Amino acid sequence: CVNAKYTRTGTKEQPLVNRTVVPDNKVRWSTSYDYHPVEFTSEKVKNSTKEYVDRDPRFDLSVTIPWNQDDRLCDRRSYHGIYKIVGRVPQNPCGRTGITGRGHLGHFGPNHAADPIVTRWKRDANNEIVIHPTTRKPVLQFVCILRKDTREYAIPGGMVEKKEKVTDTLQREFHEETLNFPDMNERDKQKLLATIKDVFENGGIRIYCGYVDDPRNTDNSWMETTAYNFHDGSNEHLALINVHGGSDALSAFWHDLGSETPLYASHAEFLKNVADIHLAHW
Ligand code: RP5
Ligand code: MG
Ligand code: MG
Repeated sequence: CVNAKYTRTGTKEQPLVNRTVVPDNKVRWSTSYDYHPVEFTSEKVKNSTKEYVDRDPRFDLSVTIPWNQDDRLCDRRSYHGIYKIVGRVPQNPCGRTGITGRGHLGHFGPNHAADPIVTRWKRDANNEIVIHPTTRKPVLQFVCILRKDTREYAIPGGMVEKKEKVTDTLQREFHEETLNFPDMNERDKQKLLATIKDVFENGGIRIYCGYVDDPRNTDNSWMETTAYNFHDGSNEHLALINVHGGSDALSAFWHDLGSETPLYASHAEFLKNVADIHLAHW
């Protein structure tokens, strides 16, 4: 687990809430600390009538939630093993965040996401792979988005929807956030979708699964993700696609992979793993 380090929560649309500041050496629950976190659950989450959004068992004692289980509607298991229930709700396994409640998240406990990392080699006009002048290693490019909410560069990931399989989330989110071509003719659209489906279902390396240091995390709700890398090393399929932002993404583009680019949440960590696997520049 990484340290739960975020100090603010919010999105462009919803007001920021100032978290209670937690010094780095007081993040672990095992460290004693005179701790008074703020309570925050957004109005949208509180007033939601969706079956998939939890009701709050702290305020309604009739609510029972099958913690640490897959209740079919929602997989409440954490990649970090069994989490503790304290005061009728889960406790963030990575420590104190300065906020109790759910913030902007729909579930208490883990909220699962999936992150597709689509890569190709950067090539010059002669189709030769570009070597980085400093590290002397080949440069990768990945499909990057600019998030609408925080205006940060990110992997085009998204939440696993109810009863959805992670493999389907990876395809759906990539499609929604990076392949927004309303004017594309039906034949080209079908061809593009078939390419994505074929590669996403038959290739891919699992890069990471676990906690994400997401700005929405609270003491009782947190993000966990599964990140997969789909690499087109020989410019045959994914490397040839054009991308265009949609849904949560203001824009989508191929971007050089390297430690120079700051990224949303823990996404830089995932991309560093990808660079290591392909012996590429970071
Ligand atoms: C991050 O939030 C995950 O790594 C994933 O990229 C993303 C999912 O949330 P939305 O993009 O749907 O807001 O923690
Ligand atoms: Mg999305
Ligand atoms: Mg998203």
